[in-house]
Formats: sequence, structure tokens, C-alpha cells
Amino acid sequence: MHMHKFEKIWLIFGVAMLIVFLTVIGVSAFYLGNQPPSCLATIDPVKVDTTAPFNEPGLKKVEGKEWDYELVFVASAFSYSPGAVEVPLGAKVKIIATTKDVIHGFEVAGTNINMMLEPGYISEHITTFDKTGEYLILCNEYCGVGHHMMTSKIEVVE
Ligand SMILES: [Cu+2]
Repeated sequence: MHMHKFEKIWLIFGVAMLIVFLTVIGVSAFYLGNQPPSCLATIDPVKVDTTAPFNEPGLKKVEGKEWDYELVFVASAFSYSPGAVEVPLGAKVKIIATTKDVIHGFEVAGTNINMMLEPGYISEHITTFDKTGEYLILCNEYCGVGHHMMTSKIEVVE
């Protein structure tokens, strides 16, 4: 069978791209552990204030886990609790957050932390803050008239 030279090049290019994409997805999923959220962690949104760990928002040291601290946030229109929190530099922190009312965002500006907080679900993210400074947390899901005032901050200190 005769194949035109350009057709061959195009076929090789296509197959090579397919292999590249599958490799990227494979490494991301199986080596780096990037998985879609399971949505298995649920909570009764009207009982957030009395359900652990959301009854005590803030930073807590934990023992015997993969991470050193748990940082609990509760979002509600139009604020986060806590309104500001100090995190030690270099600590591995698991951020655990939920909302009491409507959908809110949880974006830590200047990082790749960006979660959607949905009523009834718990959003989690494990991270390490490697640089000292102030990190602004903001809501990037429009939630009502006070949306633009909805902020908190993480202060990374030595
Ligand atoms: Cu909001």
C-alpha cells in the first residue's frame, strides 16, 4: 500500500501525541496521585456548628497522620471562620472546609489552592506553605451582596 509522505508524518505525529497525553494522564493519576474529588465526605449543613471538626474552626496540631496540622474553615455568607490564622512555615497542613449556607469558593491567592465549598460536602486539600507571608483567602463563587467582602487570611510564620 502506498502512503503519501505527509500522511505518514501526520499519522506518526498523531500516535506520538496520543502516547504523550496518555503518559501525562498516567503519571498524574498513578504517580502524583491526582484524583477527582470523591464527594464521599458529607455533612449535614444545618448542623455544621455542632459537628466535629467544624465546631472548632482553626488550626490544630495532629499526631500520627500524614500531615502535621489540620486547618478547619467554615464559610458562611459573607465570612470565613477563622477570619485569620497563623500557620508555621514548612508544616504539612490539611485544609478542611465546608459551608453552612450557599456555595462559596475557597481560593488562596498566589497558590494553586482553589476549592469549591458546597453545602453538605466537605472539601479537603493537603499543602505545605514554603514561604512566609500573608496569603489572602477569597471567595470566587458569587454568593450574594456581600460576596466581595468575603475574605480571610493565612499568615505563614517561622
Ligand atoms: Cu462567597
